[in-house]
Amino acid sequence: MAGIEEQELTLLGSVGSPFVIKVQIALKLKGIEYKYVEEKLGNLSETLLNYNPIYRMVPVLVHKGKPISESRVILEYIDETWNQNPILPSDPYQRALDRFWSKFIDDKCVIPAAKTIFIPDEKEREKATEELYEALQFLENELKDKFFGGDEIGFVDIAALFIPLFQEVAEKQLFTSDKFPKLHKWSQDFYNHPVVKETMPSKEQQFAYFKARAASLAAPSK
Ligand SMILES: N[C@@H](CCC(=O)N[C@@H](CS)C(=O)NCC(=O)O)C(=O)O
Repeated sequence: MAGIEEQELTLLGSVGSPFVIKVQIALKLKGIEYKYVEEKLGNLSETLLNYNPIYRMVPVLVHKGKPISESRVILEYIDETWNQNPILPSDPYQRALDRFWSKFIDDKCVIPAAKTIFIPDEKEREKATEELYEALQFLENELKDKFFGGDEIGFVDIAALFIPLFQEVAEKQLFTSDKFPKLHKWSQDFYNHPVVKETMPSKEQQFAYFKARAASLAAPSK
């Protein structure tokens, strides 16, 4: 722990975790150097548990010895601390909208998308697919430019990385070009962005991560 406290900036993460990738993309977009510490899911280190005793999850960002957890909160902290290449818009109303859509993606897209892949029960999977399509239609309507953030990747784009990630892992089309043409094009532009390309784990790493998570995602309580 002393080691991390002495560091300027450390990210505790786990390879393949989309929440961790979000933070890595934000740091890279801003060109910020940091030390990365790998955590083992299901067997988190004492250090991680000390830094995030409430949620007991990665990612945790430790800046000058001070821990910050929850990926959306971390992203806002990064944007407020390092001004270059802003992730959130400067206008308060636009910032509020970005926060709204980012939360919408977490609440209404990520969970049903995971269920469409991992839930063994076919009826439940169909229900989740319907929920997901309804939510994706809202996002499709919201996408006005190349990215949600305009010409550049922003807060909502980073939140939405779950969609192409799940699609890739499932090796099936969750959103096809005829059903969601704008989102389809967005996912290609997003994946081809140099920072995203550089940050995304390999397909094998993503498979390994999702395989390990599949059991808990398929649990009836989720
Ligand atoms: N709401 C959290 C979710 C983070 C999360 O779900 N982290 C998972 C890995 S993807 C985790 O650390 N799980 C603990 C474990 O499996 O031991 C965030 O946005 O940061």
